[in-house]
Amino acid sequence: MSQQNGLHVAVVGATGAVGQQMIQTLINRSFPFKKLTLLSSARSAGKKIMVAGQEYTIQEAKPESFEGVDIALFSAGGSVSLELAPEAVKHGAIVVDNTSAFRMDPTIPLVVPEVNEADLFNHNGIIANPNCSTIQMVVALEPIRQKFGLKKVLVSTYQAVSGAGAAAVQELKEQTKSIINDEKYDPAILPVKGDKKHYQIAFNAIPQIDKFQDNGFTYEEMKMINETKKIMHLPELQVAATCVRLPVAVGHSESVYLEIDNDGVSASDMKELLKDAPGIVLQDDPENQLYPMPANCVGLNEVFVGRIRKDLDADRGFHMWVVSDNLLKGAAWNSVQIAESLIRLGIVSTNE
Ligand code: NAP
Ligand code: 3JM
Repeated sequence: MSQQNGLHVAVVGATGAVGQQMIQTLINRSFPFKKLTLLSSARSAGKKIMVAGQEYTIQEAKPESFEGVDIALFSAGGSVSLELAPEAVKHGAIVVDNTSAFRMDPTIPLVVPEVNEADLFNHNGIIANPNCSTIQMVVALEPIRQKFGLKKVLVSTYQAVSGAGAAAVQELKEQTKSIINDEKYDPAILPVKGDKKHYQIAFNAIPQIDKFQDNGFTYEEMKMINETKKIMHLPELQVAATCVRLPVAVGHSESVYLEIDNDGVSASDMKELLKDAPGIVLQDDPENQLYPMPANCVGLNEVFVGRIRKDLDADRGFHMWVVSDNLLKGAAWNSVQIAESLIRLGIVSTNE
């Protein structure tokens, strides 16, 4: 909560699906801030919101908004980050950026604290927060890489609409009501607001997240592929992804097939390893029908892993099911966790 010795924190995109969770996470974690600046576009400027019993006025994000800011958490889209993150750095802030704008820049660390926290020491002002689907997968893969080595990953995702912003959640809710009531509806947001066509998401599954690239993969799929290699420092890792949007409000699920370097590892070895791994909750008890589901993960920071099985043909192949709250570990919590790491590692000081 607000205090004398502490940091001036700015949240850019404070009215959005991710920004709202960032504010809540700062409060829940008792993050040591002495001042909180909440920024959005001109559309929401002047709007008042309550944070921990105190009223804050949303301001329009401008280059001069970052005067005196120590840490700026950005989640207002790539173009806003490209324009304003360098301005925040010029004003002396460290930026944790939630967009894809800087993630693959080799001079910018792309960090999931459970995996590559030490990369934070190499920052030049901007730290990139990976894509939501990448984050939950690498948390589950890293302990496996450390103990058994990792050669190949094939992932299919089952992603919640909140990953596409607050307006997409609204679209799912309204469309669901319309369909139930036999009323006309007009999809306008999903699969991608800026693409040519829009499709029904209620009672449907859409195999497109973000725009298609020339190689036939979508940008979301390429984010998962490229970011995984960078975060895990495994440029040679074989990775492929298929990303699918489902009519789920919050919580991404992933079916992951992986191949390790070691022979003779069993499913129980794998469960034993993941049971105590950082940031993971193992929910794997088929006899009692225990496995992770998005509805049970909402509001929780951990990555939930279950359905661990050894492949029936490949001795080094394993299958698992990985679920997490995409707005928390996938975005807001990972960003605040990075900010906490910056303090704990002495990269940022909370003293005057
Ligand atoms: P959202 O619900 O649509 O919210 C967008 C936010 O950005 C709102 O606060 C909006 O303010 C603000 N904004 C829009 N244009 C702006 C501008 N020109 N200047 C300043 N603020 C502006 O979207 P969201 O789901 O929160 O996602 C926001 C961004 O975070 C995404 O575009 C994406 O880049 C990133 N994201 C990352 C992850 C991840 O996996 N790490 C997950 C989801 C999203 P107004 O209220 O004024 O419109
Ligand atoms: C999640 O407007 C934009 O540039 C945002 C598109 C977007 C992204 C992105 O590419 O930054 C929407 C939802 C993400 C993300 O985390 O990669």
